[in-house]
Amino acid sequence: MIIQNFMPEIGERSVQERLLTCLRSEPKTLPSVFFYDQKGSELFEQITKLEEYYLPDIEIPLLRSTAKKVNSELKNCNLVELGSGDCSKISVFLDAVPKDIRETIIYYPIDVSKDAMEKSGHILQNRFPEIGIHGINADFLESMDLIPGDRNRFFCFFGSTIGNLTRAKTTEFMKRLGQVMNENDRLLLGVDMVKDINVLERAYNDSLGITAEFNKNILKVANNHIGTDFDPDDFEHVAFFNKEFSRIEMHLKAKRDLVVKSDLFKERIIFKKGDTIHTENSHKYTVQHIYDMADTAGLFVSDIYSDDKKWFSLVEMVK
Ligand code: AVJ
Repeated sequence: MIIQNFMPEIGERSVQERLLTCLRSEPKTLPSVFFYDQKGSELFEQITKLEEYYLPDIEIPLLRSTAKKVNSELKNCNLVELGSGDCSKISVFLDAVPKDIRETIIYYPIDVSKDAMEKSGHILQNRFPEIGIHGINADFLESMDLIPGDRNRFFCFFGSTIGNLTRAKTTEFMKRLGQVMNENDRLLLGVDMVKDINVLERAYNDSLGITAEFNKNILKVANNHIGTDFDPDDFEHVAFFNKEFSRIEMHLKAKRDLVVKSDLFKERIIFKKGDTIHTENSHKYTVQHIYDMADTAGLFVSDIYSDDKKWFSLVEMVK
C-alpha cells in the first residue's frame, strides 16, 4: 500500500478564521465537517446503530447486491472511492466481487484524514491481499483528476456524503466529475431518497438523544478551536425536513439569551432566546433530482439500484 499526500498544510489559524466567520454570519452556521472529532466520530458510530437511523441498514445490503451486478465492470479498473473514511463501505462492496476480478483492481481511496486512511488501508489490505491500494490523502472535491486514466476508472461516492454538500457545491462537484470522466469511466453514487417525512425526521431525532448529543458536540469542538465558552446545555437540538430544499436541516437553538465569550478574541457572540446555529444539511433525492444532477454533469444515468422500499439508491452514471 502506498499513500500520496496532496493536503495543503492548513494552519490552526485558518481553521479558527473559518469558525469565526461562520459564527459571525447571519444566520449563524457551523460547518458539518467539525462534527467529527474523536467524540463526534464515536457518536456518529452510535447513530449508525440506531433503530431509527435506517441508512446503513439499507445501504450495506444494497452495496453487496450492487457489487454482484456490476462486478464485470470492475475488471482491470482503477477503483476510486471519494471520501473513503474507514473503508467499511468498500470492504462490503469488494467482498461481493469474485476474487479473480478483485485481483485486477487497483483501489484509490481519497480522504482528508491520513490517519484514518493508514489504519483502514492496512485492515483492507490484510482482508484483500490481492488488491493494489494507492491512497490519496486529499480533499475529494479537488482531487479527482489525480487518478490515472490509463485504465477504466470506477468512481464510488457512498454513504450519502454528497447530501451534506450545498446545492452549489453539488453542482460544482458533479460538473468537475463530468469533465474528468472518460467514455469508459463509471460513477456509482449513493443518495438517500425522499420518503415519508416522519421516517426522515425520526432518523434525525432519535429517542435515545444520540443525534442531539452529536449535534451539540460541535459546540465543544468550537470551544477547543477558538476558546469559546459555549455550554451545550444552553442549546436545544432541532432537526426537520425542509421541503423546499428537500433536505433535513440540523440546528442548535438557544434556550435563553446568551453571550458567548472567548479567551482568544474580544468580540462577543450574542444569542437571543430562539436564535439558531445551522449545523448540517442532509439532502434527500427524487428520481428527477438524480436525472437533473446527471444532466448538469453531462453524464447519463445508466442504472439506479435501490432497495424494495426505494429508500436509498446507488446511481450508476456514465459519460
Ligand atoms: C454521514 C452525512 C450520511 O447526513 O445522514 C447523521 C450524518 N447527521 N445524523 C447524514 C448525520 C446526523 C449523515 N452522513
